[in-house]
Amino acid sequence: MKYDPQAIETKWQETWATNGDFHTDHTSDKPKHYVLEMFPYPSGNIHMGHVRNYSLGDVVARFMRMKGKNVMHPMGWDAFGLPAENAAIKNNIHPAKWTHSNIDNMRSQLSRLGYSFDWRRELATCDKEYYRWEQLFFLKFLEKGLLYRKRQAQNWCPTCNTVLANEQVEDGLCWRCDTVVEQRDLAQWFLKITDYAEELLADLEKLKGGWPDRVISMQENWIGKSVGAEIEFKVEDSEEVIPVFTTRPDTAFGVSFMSLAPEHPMVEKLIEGKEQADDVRAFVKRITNMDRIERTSDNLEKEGIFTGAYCINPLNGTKVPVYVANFVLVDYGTGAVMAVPAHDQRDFEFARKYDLPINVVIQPEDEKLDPTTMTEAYTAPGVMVNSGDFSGLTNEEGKDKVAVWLQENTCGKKTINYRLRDWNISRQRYWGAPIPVVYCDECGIVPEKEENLPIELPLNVQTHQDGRSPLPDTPEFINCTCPKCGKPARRETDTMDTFVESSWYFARYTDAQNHEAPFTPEALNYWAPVDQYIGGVEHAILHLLYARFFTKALRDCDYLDFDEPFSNLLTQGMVLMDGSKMSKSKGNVVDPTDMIARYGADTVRLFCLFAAPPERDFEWSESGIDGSFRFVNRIWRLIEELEGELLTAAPCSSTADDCTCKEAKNIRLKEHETVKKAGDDIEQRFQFNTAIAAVMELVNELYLAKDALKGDEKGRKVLSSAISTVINLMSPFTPHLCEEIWEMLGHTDRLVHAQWPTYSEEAMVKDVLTVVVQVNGKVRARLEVPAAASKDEVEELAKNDANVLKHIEGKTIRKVIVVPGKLVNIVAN
Ligand code: ANZ
Ligand code: ZN
Repeated sequence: MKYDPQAIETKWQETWATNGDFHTDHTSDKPKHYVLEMFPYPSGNIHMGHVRNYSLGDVVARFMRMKGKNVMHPMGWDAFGLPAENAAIKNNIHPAKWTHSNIDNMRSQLSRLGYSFDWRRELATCDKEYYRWEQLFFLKFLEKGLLYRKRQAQNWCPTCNTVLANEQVEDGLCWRCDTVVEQRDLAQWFLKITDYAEELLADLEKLKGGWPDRVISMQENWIGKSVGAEIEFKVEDSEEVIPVFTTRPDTAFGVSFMSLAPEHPMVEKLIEGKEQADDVRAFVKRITNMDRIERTSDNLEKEGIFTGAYCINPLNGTKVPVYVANFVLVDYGTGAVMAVPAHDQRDFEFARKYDLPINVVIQPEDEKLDPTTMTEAYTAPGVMVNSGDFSGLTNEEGKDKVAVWLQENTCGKKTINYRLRDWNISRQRYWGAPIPVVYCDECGIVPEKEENLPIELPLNVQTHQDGRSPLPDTPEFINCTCPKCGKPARRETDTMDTFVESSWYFARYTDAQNHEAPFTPEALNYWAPVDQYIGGVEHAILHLLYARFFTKALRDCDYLDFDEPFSNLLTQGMVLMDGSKMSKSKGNVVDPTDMIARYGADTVRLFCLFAAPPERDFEWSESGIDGSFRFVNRIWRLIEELEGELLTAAPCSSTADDCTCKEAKNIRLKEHETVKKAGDDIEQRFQFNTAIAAVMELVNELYLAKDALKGDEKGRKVLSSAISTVINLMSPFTPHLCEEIWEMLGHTDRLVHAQWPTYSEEAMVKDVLTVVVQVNGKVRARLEVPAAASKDEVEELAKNDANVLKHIEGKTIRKVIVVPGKLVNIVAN
């Protein structure tokens, strides 16, 4: 019978589904294991990156099930977001319709791959049954003071009439229409993630070992903790004070000017009535229209303008000019910088450009810095000089001493700053979860009542060609009554950032059909945290940080009782084509559906798993998928050829007594070694490719030994046991093929309920070992010696080998070293 993947695969997919083989709940007394892959955006079709992601997760899920765990493996859809709106505009189809038909299509594509999902837990974030809980969290966070509204400059496209995320601004232009992006002040809702900066940083400690180091350090950098001091500079001839944030209080005697962010509120006061005023205003306008990415780039040409004002350095009383500079950010530290050109590179470049003084206050041990000849700032450690009473201290000592002095003299204090910003969750978008607040002329901003949730996103709207949200001109949506005073009010028309949905979906899966609550604590606290999370490294910062924050915020609102959502993280590499990422725009896409039609799902899965270790990128190749197909067929043929000869045997069921010949002994040894290797590779290292390679070797051995073994009852037992092991070991990778063969072998219980085979040490004891014999450092023989032989016996055998004899003939043996099981080294002259 020819291997027919289409027939076999659909048969087993149906069988597993009808029997609910992957359904699990939280009342089991087995230990739980929660396996989760990052859920897909329903863009239309699944691509190879998805196949790789979900195949990796499915191996973990199936393996853990075989290891006796109660495994939850859910799937759902990250279904709100911009592409649906764009497609709606382009194809004149409603975003809801577009999204749901994509979901239907992708669900059937995923089903065709045979993943062991518990589909009863499926969710789509655009369903009101999902986002209503998010609206509830919004109200809880508001109550708890974790949410606030603030005006802030945003990237704004005047043509599309909408805010753009930083990622949607390309070289200062709108990604969609190439209009120059402006900065516009808008009132937005912010989640106070900065309240959790310290905990988010500290808890990374708990994730070490379970998360890739690279991701941990990316999160650390994103949170960006800086320890330093705030120093207050008095403005000359004024009552005003400008505090600066510095990580280098030890350099304070070297300040030669001050730089303010263009948006700094003091700028207007400083230039008032001064001749520079108009020029400064023009400069500020130009710089504030640049986007943040450009402003923070290292290549930014440093520019600034003198305000005409001066301030006083509290440490030495010197008077320094105040500049406005393009590289100073308003929302970091205090938005003002004490500039020390001798020891800070940006200040150095700025000072050279505008001919400002460079004062050396830190001297290195081995050279003497000369400000007139320096070509760059000196930023390494050294000894404080020209620093009053602090001179002579090392700069590390100085950092603390200066900070203490500031505190004692009430002109500064030690402080900590984080690079992390509060999370702006407002989007001027239609296809998102409505924000549950209303604006009332009497009462101001009023949260919706819980019993009014969900605030449904109206589906009966006309989307605008230019991408503007239709919500502000949908009267049925905006006109509402104030929950507080009952008078007419207006509904918030911004929707939530889609990252809000993906921040808690892992929790909803634990109780996805609950209509009374987002989840029950019993279900969530049983399943959570996720034991193994798998996804692309492109989410290393935002999604993972937001989900970590959300977990802590929900914990503090008494919704759950753990601190971190994902105990272990595996970041998978990309699937490449001709060395670059597969993408529609490059036209280098391999469609999984085509591949499944040609080779079957098992082969496609196998190739994605065998091509490389999970974390590494790999190239899609015809020869690669052909190779996987050949291996699948090789297993199939082995069974076919032995039809009628095989017994219905459990894996690792043959005994030492069954091994009456060399071949049998060898097969049994190899069988047990393979169980050990494959299990270790999967469990400890996610080395699925080497686990598969080990099974391939066993299959090769079986081909070589089968004729010798199939002749008698004991031999057949050995053969059947080993084949049964192959089928079990391969079942997480090629589940349909294995399930079919399992049935052909006469098993009545489905393979999805089988246990992972267990090896025995006894079977792995070798009775002959290969020993290399060297004479004066050169290999002269390889001997098969009984494993039980003593050192002396091995030495005798070595000395009597014909070739060795030839090389020691007529010489005196000076020394013999025996490394048991490996080597005999003879020194003779
Ligand atoms: C004086 C100084 C001397 C500095 C020196 C550095 C070296 P991190 O480590 O990133 O926290 N700074 C402070 N606020 C800023 C802002 N809003 N925009 C741009 N730069 C700002 O960097 C802290 C340092 O960055 C601060 O320490 C300040 O320059 C600058 F030899 O103060 B420093
Ligand atoms: Zn009101």
